[in-house]
Amino acid sequence: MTPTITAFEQSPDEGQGLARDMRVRWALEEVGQPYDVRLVSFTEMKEPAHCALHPFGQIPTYEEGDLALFESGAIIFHIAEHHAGLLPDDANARARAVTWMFAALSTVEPPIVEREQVDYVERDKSWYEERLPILEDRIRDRLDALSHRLGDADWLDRVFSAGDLMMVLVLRRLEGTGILEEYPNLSAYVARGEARPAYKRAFDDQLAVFTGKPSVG
Ligand code: GTB
Repeated sequence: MTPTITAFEQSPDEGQGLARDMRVRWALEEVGQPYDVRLVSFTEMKEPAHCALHPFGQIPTYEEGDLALFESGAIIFHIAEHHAGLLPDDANARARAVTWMFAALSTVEPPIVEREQVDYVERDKSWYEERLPILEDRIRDRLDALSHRLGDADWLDRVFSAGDLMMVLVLRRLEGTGILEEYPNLSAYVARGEARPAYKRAFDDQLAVFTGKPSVG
């Protein structure tokens, strides 16, 4: 059964892969599962029909038969559990890959999102200039540790997994801040993720929503 996901009809980044449907698109491309996309407007996202799928009125959602999911982490985990290609077969390696998914979402992403929010919400406040470096140092604390752990490896635990997919997209949210560039191994890690054919297909498909140009391949 072909799953349907939801994505933004309009996005601040106009399809540069920052909205979280990119995670789901990339996972589905990695496992070779075709999917349909239903675009939703900001108004539609808050209406009862969409809130029945997503209690917080957000994207992405995932529908497959009588299953409806929200939360990008849960969706990626579901896809990875039901298709080969995103989680190793070995039980311990699988558990470690899931651990990296959680690390991306609950340890690395929060300070990055907080820094992002300060730009949207607090830019004109008197404390902005003082608060920004504090938030950026919190991100550096996480990246110092992540960079140390990754070292010169290609992926977080030997082979590419859903943990890397999530971590790469979380790190991409630093674009434009200059922080990722302070960590050459993490920059190279993100570039390795972006170079995967499945990533490129997902990125092109998301971008096509905004350019109107169908993706190639
Ligand atoms: N924890 C949820 C998950 O992981 O799925 C978070 C979902 C979420 O934050 N969704 C956002 C949303 O629907 C879109 S991705 N927001 C609308 C709302 O809350 O009303 C966040 C996002 C969107 C666009 C950019 N961008 O363009 O740069 C960056 C991040």
